[in-house]
Amino acid sequence: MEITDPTVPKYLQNFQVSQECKNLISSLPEERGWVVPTMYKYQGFWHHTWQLQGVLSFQKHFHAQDTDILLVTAPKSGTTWLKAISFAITNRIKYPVTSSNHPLLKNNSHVLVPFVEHVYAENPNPEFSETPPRLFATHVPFVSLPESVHNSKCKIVYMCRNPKDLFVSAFHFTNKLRPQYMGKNSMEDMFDLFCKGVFLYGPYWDHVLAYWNEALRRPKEVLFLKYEEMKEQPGTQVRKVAEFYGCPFTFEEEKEGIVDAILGLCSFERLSNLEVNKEGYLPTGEMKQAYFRKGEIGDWKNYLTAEMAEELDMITEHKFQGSGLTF
Ligand code: PAP
Repeated sequence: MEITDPTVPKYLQNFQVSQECKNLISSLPEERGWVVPTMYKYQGFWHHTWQLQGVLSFQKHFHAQDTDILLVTAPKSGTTWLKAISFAITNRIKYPVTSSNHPLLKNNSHVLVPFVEHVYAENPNPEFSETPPRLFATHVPFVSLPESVHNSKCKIVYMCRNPKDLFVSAFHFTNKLRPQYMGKNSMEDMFDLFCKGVFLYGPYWDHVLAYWNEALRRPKEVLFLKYEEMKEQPGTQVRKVAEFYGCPFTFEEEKEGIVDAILGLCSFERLSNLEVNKEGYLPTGEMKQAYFRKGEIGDWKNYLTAEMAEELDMITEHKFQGSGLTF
């Protein structure tokens, strides 16, 4: 369907669903959605219809190249930030980070690095730039990545975030996206769903663990980052990312303070105060301002009861037991 109202997210509109997607949906388990009324479980993870259509098309049509970079996150893990940092690092020759015309000052990072499954939900044959490295982003769980990604040497950067802050962030974000007529979700209801694993592209724990294990197995191709570490040691993490992309900072760049320049350009304070991020909607219909809330570690303390925090901690401990992954 033609999108006429940019303020209504695409996944809430009556868009055309492929016959393949319709057939599949009729056979999938259903649960209550966070923004849309219903989500479906496909390959062990929860998706709403528009998302699922994108995942199927991404799986079917995407051809990964060894030089590609794929940024992967579970929703609300710091995607907006990782996209900005990665764009700034990989495009720094073409777009010097101190330039007053830098694309990140004029565009939201979700426009510069769109979610590849959203691109495929719209168009099964999108045209991507052929200049390497091609930078893509996705929330798709490891098991559902296209075969060509599994078979290529393309680089995957996964950023995870502690589940308590992630849940609180997701709760606020999804309530902002719900149109007034749908009413707001209660924190208790969404907490129960989250703990049951019913979350966009969730279960959260399975999403994280699959990429964690892959990073252990193939450290040259999969880099595992934590939002909290990026906040606490941003310089170290940004240098690690540049090195992983195969474009470490030169001595001259270091001398000129490129790391601080990238961190300044991509900081919450800088990006959230830009007109381009305060006003308007993404092409997919989400209000841009919803991607910038607090950008802090530990905000969960302001929202979760001691019992809720304990329950999430227990689930996390149980799920990650023996994996070596801790928060
Ligand atoms: P997505 O996965 O839906 O694309 P994502 O960017 O992961 O969204 O989630 C937004 C979170 O990242 C928000 O967290 P909060 O709700 O706890 O505040 C947002 O504030 C935070 N965020 C956005 N930009 C930055 C940034 N530049 N630095 C640090 N945190 C950021």
